[in-house]
Amino acid sequence: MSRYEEAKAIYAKYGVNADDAVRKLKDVTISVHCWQGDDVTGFDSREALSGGIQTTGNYPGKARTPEELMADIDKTFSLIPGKKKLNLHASYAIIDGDNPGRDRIEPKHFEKWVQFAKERNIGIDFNPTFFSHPMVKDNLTLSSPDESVRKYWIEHGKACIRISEYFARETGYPCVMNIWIPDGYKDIPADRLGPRKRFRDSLDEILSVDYDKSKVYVTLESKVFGIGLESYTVGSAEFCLSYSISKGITPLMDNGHYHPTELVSDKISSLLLFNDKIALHVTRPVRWDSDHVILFDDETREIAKEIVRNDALDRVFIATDYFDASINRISAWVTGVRSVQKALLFALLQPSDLGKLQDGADFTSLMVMQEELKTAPFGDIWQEYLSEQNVPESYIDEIKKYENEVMVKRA
Ligand code: RNT
Ligand code: ZN
Repeated sequence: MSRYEEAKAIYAKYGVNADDAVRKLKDVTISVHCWQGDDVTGFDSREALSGGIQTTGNYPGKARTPEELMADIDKTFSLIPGKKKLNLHASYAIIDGDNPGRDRIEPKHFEKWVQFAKERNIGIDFNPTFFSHPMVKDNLTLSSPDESVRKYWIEHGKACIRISEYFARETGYPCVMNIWIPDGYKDIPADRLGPRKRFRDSLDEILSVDYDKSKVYVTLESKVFGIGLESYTVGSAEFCLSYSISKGITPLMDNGHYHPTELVSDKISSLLLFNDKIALHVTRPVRWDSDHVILFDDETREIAKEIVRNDALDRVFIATDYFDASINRISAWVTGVRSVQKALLFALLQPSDLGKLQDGADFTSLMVMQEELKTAPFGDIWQEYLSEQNVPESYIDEIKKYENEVMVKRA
């Protein structure tokens, strides 16, 4: 008997069908963020990273051009099993000639990305970029009291909806367009309401664009604080959730965007009760929103468990969002995305009726079962999935080779 067959027999004793688990995992799409490859730099401006987010480290090999980033994405995708989507930021526009400004970007500035996606038969998700730009004034964009600033960013948001529709139309896959603004104050504000009113009005204007809601899903991402923006964040959890629900758009939770003892895994069920779809940015916050590479850790597994056990794989848009420049960037990508997939497989391999033990108040058995399952032969099932997908289990040699042959020469 193969290791897979043996492992399958062990899971069968728990009433779990491993073949089914593997089959379900194959259908799950992970939206892979493009910005791990170049430390969130992008191609459309020369500005330093702003918005209260930070990439640390200077490992060699950062992608400097669209061609380099595309090559790195190809390498990355070749080492990740399953279905992928590419998650782009507006700052990754490929502009030949005069820069029109973010308020005037058009589908044509993303033609090369569409071609890239079509050739690989993948969809594209999108994000307006409200940071790293001279029009961010006093750390404010859509909530700015300066009407010219606010208008500029409203136009950017509208332009991005049109580009998202173009992505959906061209690739044949719906496009998730996520709005996140960094707006906030370092110190105690005198007026907390004004900026939030302006943010609300700006969002209303952006969403007044007529777009096909079956092709473009607009999501809104909340946050608790950013570096240099510690005292007040305009797009707080309460703001974003209330806005999303009231306007029928999709709420997005980034698990680095809450107080350190709050867990997104515990929030998913509540949001699922009141929304058709929800969206996630999966990351790993270490003491703050540090955007470390996702690992196969407790909270990632718990997030996956909530999606799977609530039968919501088709209702949750799963995207990755982290940026580590202290290690090989392709390894960071592959390790993080695989960790999400591992967590999903782990969840798919749990008996679906554990809830009965909870309802029967048999917490003794529940604890024992949950602990037992942690050491069940999960690795053999993961291995089977990888070989079915023609992806090697170990990827370090492959990455080191690419690093030596391609990445170090970029110095
Ligand atoms: C920032 C948010 C946001 C960004 C990306 C680059 O804290 O998480 O999603 O990370 O848009
Ligand atoms: Zn995020």
